[in-house]
Amino acid sequence: MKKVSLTIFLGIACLVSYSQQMKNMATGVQSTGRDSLVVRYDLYVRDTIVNFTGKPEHAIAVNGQIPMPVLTFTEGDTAEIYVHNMMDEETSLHWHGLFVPNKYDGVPNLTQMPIMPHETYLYKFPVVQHGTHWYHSHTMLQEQIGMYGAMILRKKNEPDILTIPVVLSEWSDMKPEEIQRSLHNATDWFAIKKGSTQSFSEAIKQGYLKTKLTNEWKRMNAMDVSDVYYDQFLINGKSTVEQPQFKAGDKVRLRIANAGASSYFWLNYSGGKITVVATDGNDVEPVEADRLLIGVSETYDVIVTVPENKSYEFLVTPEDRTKSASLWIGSGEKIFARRLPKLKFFAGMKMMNDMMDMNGNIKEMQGMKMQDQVMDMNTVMYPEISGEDKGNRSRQDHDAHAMDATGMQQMNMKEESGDIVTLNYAMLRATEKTTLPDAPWKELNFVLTGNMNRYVWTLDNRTVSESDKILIRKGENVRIVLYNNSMMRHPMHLHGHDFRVLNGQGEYAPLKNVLDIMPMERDTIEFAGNTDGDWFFHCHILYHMMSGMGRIFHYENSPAKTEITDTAAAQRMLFADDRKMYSMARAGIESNGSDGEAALSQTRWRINTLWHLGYNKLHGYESETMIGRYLGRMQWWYPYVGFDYHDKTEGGVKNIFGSESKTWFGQVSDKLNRHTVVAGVAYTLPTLTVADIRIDGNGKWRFQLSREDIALTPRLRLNWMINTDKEYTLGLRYIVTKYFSLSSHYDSDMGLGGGITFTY
Ligand SMILES: [Cu+2]
Repeated sequence: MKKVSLTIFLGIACLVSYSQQMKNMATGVQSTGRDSLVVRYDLYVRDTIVNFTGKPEHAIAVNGQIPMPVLTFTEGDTAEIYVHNMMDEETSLHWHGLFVPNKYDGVPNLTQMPIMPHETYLYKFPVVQHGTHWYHSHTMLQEQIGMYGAMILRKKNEPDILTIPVVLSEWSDMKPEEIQRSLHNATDWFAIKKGSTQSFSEAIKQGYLKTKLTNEWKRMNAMDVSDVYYDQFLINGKSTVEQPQFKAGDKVRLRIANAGASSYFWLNYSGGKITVVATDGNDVEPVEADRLLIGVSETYDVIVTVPENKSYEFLVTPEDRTKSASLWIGSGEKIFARRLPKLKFFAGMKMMNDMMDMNGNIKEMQGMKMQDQVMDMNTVMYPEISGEDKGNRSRQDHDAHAMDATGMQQMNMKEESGDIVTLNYAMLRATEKTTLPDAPWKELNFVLTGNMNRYVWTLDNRTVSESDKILIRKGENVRIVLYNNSMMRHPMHLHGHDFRVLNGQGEYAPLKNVLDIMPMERDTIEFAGNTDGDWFFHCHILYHMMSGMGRIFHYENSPAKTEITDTAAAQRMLFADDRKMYSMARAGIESNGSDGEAALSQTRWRINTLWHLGYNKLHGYESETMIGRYLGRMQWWYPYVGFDYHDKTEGGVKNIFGSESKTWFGQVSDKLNRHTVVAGVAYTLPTLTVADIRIDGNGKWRFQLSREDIALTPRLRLNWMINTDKEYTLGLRYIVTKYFSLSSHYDSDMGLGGGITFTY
């Protein structure tokens, strides 16, 4: 073995190195069939300022670039990757899809201690496979702001074809911690930005009022295909990339990695068919398609042809179709790829209504085998497949009703036999047999579960910190059956192993390390337990993973080979991710007084305080502080205890029910200067109305019904409350920005008022 150093030094040189690498890759300059080497990279991780939208924002760059440098090795090499953490916060790097010794897998507090600020850490491992892979930070939310890059493992005799590494990602000017907090507070700001609010006015306009009402009756919030609004979508760090050096007749291999934190991408090309030749680093029999959807963290190798001396667009569209990014191949006249029309959200809502029973479970559809990604349930939302919706109500209704078995099959047939061929997993066939060795089997079952209203994502309704490690034995085969009982796709990723996806290809089942599993789909994967240590199995949507959607697989009796000495402390750090508390606040300042709420909440617990403040003594002051726990998978039950404080120096005001001194049950109200403990339980009823019954320290009962944030129009929200203390409110809020609304409400205590509401 020879030793070479590919050290990339700091400075201007590293800024240009990425484009240099791109050019080298693109012109096929790399040697083939060479001896095995020790290949060294030095990665300097630094805070940086980027400007994708005209506004400078904080990001993280490695060797001065986003994405991180393309790391290239040849099968048989030894990788030596020195990570120099130049930041004031910890970091880590995970080699996605690589079979590495467990201690170098890069999951902080599981396989290694975090790389502390201003420390250097060496990852050293033999390269025992080939294919297109990628690497990213596994620390906090660093992956969202730049810590991702391509990792290309060449075959010993790699065919000499023109190649472009294509790293897909997304950018938001909002800090990732704020994205995460917003998701956990179920604010619909992202839906407003994306135009996917699915409000009542839109439902009525499009003839879907019944669908909207049914949706709320089933206690669902508006569904979308993705959670986060992004400002930009990026190909190798830019929204437009030009590769003009290609000529008519060239075949170009795109090594595509979806390094987006939470976006799936549609890929289509204006120069003809896309030939898929590998996925997740594993070769498949070449298969042609017009387009494919690449899941978060998946990789695909595809070959496209340049038909004439023109510039052909390889179009990258996020699944929510809000924007796009373009890679132009060749030079000359620009040939545009087919744009994807806006999603038909109400058709999707109708589909979800039909799929969901009253308990938040997905119904098994009669006569349908939902397996192996053959049918894309979201197809009902694609105008290009199911027909344009403009001015064609009957057609739209027909599509919305296409959820019975035959309808779905027809749709699927149409998708496969029609003019648009969309790649699905059943079309992937390994180039060699992938059968597992003869060994004892272990079978595991997981239900993918979620609660969109509170952004809780789990397996079997348990987070990572709420579950034990899954024990497996070296030498056994593991079969995992996954059932998606949530309303979103989840790209499930297994560290350190490839698994077979049982897709009807028998002995030639394709090998992958990420499985995209659609709502109501059941998939089976299997792998040989051939290593040791701890391996993470998790949803690769960053914000789902951080909320606890995963498990740790632990090889029994495998000796600890990591450098973690205090395993209990490390585990607490690891579990802290999904135990995190999120803060929220809402404060109205209106002409008649101030109402507000502040809360801290996590997966199961919530502490909140509410206040109600009049501007004159007549109206007094009231506050309640409560702690409660959400019960059950859907979290519709919420028992709580707390403290209620009322202060009114003079008598209350009359309300439409008459005197202020008696409740409906004839009890004497003690609203004046009341200090009392309360205990109660809230329950979310069909229609998303919250029923709340409580008793206070004086033995007085109160029953209350309320509903917040009814979306009347994309930005107008209605809320109401009524209770047996004869209190009631009715309010409207017009959302101007994420943090600021105009509001008005009528309140039985304080009367009519108008003003502003801050939301945090
Ligand atoms: Cu997920």
